[in-house]
Amino acid sequence: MTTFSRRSLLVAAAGATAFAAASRAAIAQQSYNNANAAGAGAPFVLPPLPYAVNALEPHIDAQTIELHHDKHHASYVNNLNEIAKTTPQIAEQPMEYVLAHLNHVPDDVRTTVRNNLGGHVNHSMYWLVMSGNGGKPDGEVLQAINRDLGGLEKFQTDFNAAGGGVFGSGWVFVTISAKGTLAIEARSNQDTPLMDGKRVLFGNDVWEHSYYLRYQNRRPDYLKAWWNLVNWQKIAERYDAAKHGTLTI
Ligand code: MN3
Repeated sequence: MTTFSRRSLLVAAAGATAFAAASRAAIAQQSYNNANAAGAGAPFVLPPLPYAVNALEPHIDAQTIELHHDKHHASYVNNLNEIAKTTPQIAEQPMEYVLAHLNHVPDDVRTTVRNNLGGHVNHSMYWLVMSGNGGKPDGEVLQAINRDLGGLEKFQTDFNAAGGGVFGSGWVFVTISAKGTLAIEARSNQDTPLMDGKRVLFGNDVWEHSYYLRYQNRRPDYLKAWWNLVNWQKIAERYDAAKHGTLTI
């Protein structure tokens, strides 16, 4: 690279910093279904875990994370790539768009797309919003929790109750409006608020495969322990992206 072109790039990069900060999360998320477009040809990609499989010990054990990511999440991605061979349009729009417009998906694959694309976006979010380092919410996110969800303690109690109340398999989410307003929503199976055109700030997987090896039938214990893993820094980034209209999945 010449000095001139390097300098041009630096100038361009400086000018684009604000844009880049706002759109980094969106770009990273888009890469989930575009990253290997030039590679093996399969349009849907299993995102790598952002940490080692044992990073969430002792709250979630390494074997659970390995099976959950490498088998369960991978199967949703593999199923989507199978469907995309005959129904390529499911990979031609952003994932959140397809989920919000399932009526555009052909009848014979609609339920399969709903389950597997829901599973793919839900799990892609789930890995990102956890960390072995824990922490506490602060700044705008804490203000929103206090304003919309009755404070951190009440919010965590209500979230755990909503997750504990899911009959069978499902998820508990915090949704975020364009104005930054938060709400708790539970969903069955792999359904997601994205299907209603909403945005998900974060959520927890309450399928038994998320916790059964360590917690057996004690879902409330898993829900309670999970707060030790919540990556509030990532959630602050997602909150900011939602307010800028760049949060995707
Ligand atoms: Mn799961």
